[in-house]
Amino acid sequence: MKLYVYDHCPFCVRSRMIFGLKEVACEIITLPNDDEETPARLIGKKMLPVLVTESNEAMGESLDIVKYIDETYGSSVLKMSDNPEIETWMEEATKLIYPLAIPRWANSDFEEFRQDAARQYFVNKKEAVFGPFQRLLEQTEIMVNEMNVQLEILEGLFAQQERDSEYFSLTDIRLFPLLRSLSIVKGIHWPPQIDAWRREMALGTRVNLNDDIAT
Ligand SMILES: N[C@@H](CCC(=O)N[C@@H](CS)C(=O)NCC(=O)O)C(=O)O
Repeated sequence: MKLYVYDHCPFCVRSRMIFGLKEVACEIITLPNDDEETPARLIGKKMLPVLVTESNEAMGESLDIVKYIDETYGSSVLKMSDNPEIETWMEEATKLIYPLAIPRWANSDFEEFRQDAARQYFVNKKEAVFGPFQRLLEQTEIMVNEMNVQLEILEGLFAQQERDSEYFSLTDIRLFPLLRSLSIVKGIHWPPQIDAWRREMALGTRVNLNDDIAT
């Protein structure tokens, strides 16, 4: 199997997670961000992740890939129920996480940005939506402070939640990539339970955190 991804992409992280959690072998291929041809050929649009299955079928949509791998290989690990409070938390938190992470991704040495043209493609596309990166970077302090408040709220939701070391929910599959996205931002105060969980998940899923390149 082949999984086409961008390293920065939280949707791609969702798909990468299930291979790590289930220890299913897969070749991970990072495409240049400006490669429009490969995803268009596979799924008819410029969007990753894309999985090419053992029967050579191309599948888009991160959660479809997660469910397919969970159902097809070994016994299911997605047995826990979604957490509606954390789902609601994520809807709000993404409004801060993306403006914080995107300009930092653009400056990173992630493989999809190795060529200048690929990096510029990303900058052009995201600045058209989020505004100039310089302006986003100037708002770092205020956004980090707000994010740290949000993380304390998440810590409270974590404390109430039943957890199982073997089984996961789709909420977990959606949450870890967001926390991983946030890990590229310096000055984040990780509350203890969330910090332990994201580290444990990084090991279990074999998806690295970005603390070491945080700016
Ligand atoms: N609903 C899709 C969303 C995937 C998505 O938005 N992928 C982004 C990367 S994070 C993408 O490929 N955007 C097009 C681009 O980057 O040019 C999924 O869950 O797979």
